[in-house]
Amino acid sequence: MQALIKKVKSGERVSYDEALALYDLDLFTLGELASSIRERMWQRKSFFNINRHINPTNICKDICKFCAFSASRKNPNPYTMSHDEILSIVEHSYHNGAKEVHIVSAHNPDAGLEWYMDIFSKIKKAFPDIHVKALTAAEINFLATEYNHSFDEIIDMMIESGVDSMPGGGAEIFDEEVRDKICKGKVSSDEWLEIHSLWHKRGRKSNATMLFGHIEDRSHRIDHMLRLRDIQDKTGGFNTFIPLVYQRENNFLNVKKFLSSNEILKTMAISRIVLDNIPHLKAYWVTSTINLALVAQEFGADDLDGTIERESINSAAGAASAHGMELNNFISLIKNSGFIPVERDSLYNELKVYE
Ligand code: V47
Repeated sequence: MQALIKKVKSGERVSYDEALALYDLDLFTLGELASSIRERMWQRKSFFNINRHINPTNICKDICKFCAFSASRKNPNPYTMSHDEILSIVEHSYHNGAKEVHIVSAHNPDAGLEWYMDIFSKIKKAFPDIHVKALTAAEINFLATEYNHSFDEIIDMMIESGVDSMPGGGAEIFDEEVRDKICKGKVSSDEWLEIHSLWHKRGRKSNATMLFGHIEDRSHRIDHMLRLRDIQDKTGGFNTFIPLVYQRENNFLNVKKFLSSNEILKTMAISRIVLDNIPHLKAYWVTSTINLALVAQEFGADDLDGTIERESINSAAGAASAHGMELNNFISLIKNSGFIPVERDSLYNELKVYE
């Protein structure tokens, strides 16, 4: 173990076996290792943005067992927003200071390709300086399959309609066996990675998530991180890695045991060590709770997402994000935990440092 610690301290890249062995270290040693990487990269800065999440439809042709958002037996409330409704949400958020809209929908076969794309062009026309982060690789795969287009063609349409960057959703866990058990039929791991690579080829940025704490084990998490690290070596297009802690309510995946905070923080710290080529690690307070997200700053995380305002996917499964976080409260929480809040734009340009 001493040799592995020395290797991490020297900044050398760890292998699959070494990454897995990191879980055997105690939490505080891991925290120290991850923190020194974080401090080397970002010192005591903690990034956030003022954003608004919008989930325009919950009607979905796919059935992911972990999902409590899509309209189903357990959530019989189908909805599809009109473009006017979406625009009035954006207008309200824009006037409250939002610089980004994060738009993720279910895979609705009745909405039509234009309904998906026109959302973005209408937002851009009305609010040209708002950053549109939209369409997960799972949505892109759905639109390509449903409307008989290549991934490249869908990406052309996204760029034409004003999408600026892609969110990291839909990655779940790349291991094919686990993936088959939790979201069979959805975008495959290879397709997810291919779509992000194609997006990066256009000079665009995206994020990458990992859903953990369900039926996967530690080896699946390391495999997931390494598949991302490989792509990132080739494209350099991922800005942020976002480990999403699985929420158990109102879905069809029967997971009895919730992850311990120890395991969540270890996974955060290990991802900071393994993903040496992805600049940011996001502690998404929505799924980790704000308390653990603040602690995660000491375990490698340098980004706390944003104020969000409202969110439907994770809150449907039990996360406390149906309402967002008040800006001043968010800033004081970061400050009081010993870090420097830095408001950023969607591409990590610093907008305001709250010393
Ligand atoms: O892809 C669904 C996940 C994701 C559950 O890119 C669940 O900046 C936990 O991708 N428990 C959507 N998670 C959210 C997402 C995201 C969030 C914040 C920032 C960014 C970004 C992306 O939520 C889905 C899925 O992996 N999810 N159900 C659940 N029960």
